[in-house]
Amino acid sequence: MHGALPKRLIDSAIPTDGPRDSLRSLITSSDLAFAMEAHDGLSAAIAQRAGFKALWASGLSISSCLGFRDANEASWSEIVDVVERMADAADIPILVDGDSGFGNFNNARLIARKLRQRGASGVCLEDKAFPKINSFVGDRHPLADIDEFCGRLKAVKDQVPDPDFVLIARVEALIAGHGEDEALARAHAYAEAGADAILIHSRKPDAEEIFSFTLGWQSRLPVVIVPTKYYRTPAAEYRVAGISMVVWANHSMRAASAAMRKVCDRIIHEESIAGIESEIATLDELFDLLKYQELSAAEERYLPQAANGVR
Ligand code: SPV
Ligand code: MG
Repeated sequence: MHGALPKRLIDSAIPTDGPRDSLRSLITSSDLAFAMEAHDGLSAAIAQRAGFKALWASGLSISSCLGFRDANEASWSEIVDVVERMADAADIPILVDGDSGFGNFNNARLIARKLRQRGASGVCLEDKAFPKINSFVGDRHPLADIDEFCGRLKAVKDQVPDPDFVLIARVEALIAGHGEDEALARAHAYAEAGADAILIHSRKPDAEEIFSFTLGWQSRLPVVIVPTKYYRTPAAEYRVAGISMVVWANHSMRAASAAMRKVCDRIIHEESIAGIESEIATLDELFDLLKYQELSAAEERYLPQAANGVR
C-alpha cells in the first residue's frame, strides 16, 4: 500500500524512483516491517539500495559519527541537519530517534516540526529526562514523570498534526529496572496522550520481557522493538508476537567502524594502499549510489555546451 509522500520527499534533490510505503502504513500494516539504521546520506542510500523500506536515524550512530557521546552532546539542530542529508540521499521514510525531546514539551515540539520540515516521516521520543544517556550505558536511567512526558507527546501532536508524521513513544521502564507493570502503565498513558505506536526497549539478552509485554499490551497500538541485545531471536518470533516494526539500530555504523579500523591498521602497517584496494568500495560504486549519472544527464539538459567546456 502506498501512502501519500511527505512534500519534502517529493522535493528531494536527487530524483526519486517512484512511490514508497509511508512510515504509517509500514507501522500499521499486519506485515512485520524493518527499519535500518542510517547516520548520513551515504548510509541512507546504501540501506535503500539493499531493499529496506524505512530508515532509523539513530541518535547513537549519528552522535558516534560526529564524534559525540550518545548523551545529548550533539545538538538538536546538528541531528536535524544529518536527517536532511539522509532525506536527500534516500527516498524511503525516516523515523528519527528524537531522544527525550531535547528538553520539555516546547523543545520536543520544536524538533518535531523541524524534522518534519527537513524530510522526516516520524519521531520517536523516549520517556527520560534531558540530557539522556544511551540505554546500554550504566544503570542510572531516571524516567520522566508520566504526566510531564504525556505533555511532550501532546505538544508534538498539536504542533505536527500531519497524519503522515508518526509519533512513537518509547518506554524505558524495563531499561530502568521498573518492571512490566510500570512499562504497561506508561504505554497506556502514552496511548491516551496520542502516540501512534509504542517502542518498548529492553537490554536483556533474550526477548522474554518483550514477549511478556506484548502479551499484556494486547496490540492496543503497534509495537516497535530494538533487538540490539537480544539479537539471536528470529524474526519469525516477532511476527508471532504481533510486533509491527523491528529497528536494526546501529549496525551500519558499527560495520563502518570495524571496516575503518581494519583498513587503517592495514595501511599504516603496509605503508601502501595496494593490498586493500580489492576489499573496499570502488569509486564507481559510490558514484552510482549518489547518482552521478543523473548529474551528467542534467548537464546535457541544462548546461550550455560552451559553459560545459565544449566549443
Ligand atoms: C539509538 O539507536 O540511538 C537508540 C537505540 O536509541 S539504543 O541505542 O538501543 O538505545
Ligand atoms: Mg538513541
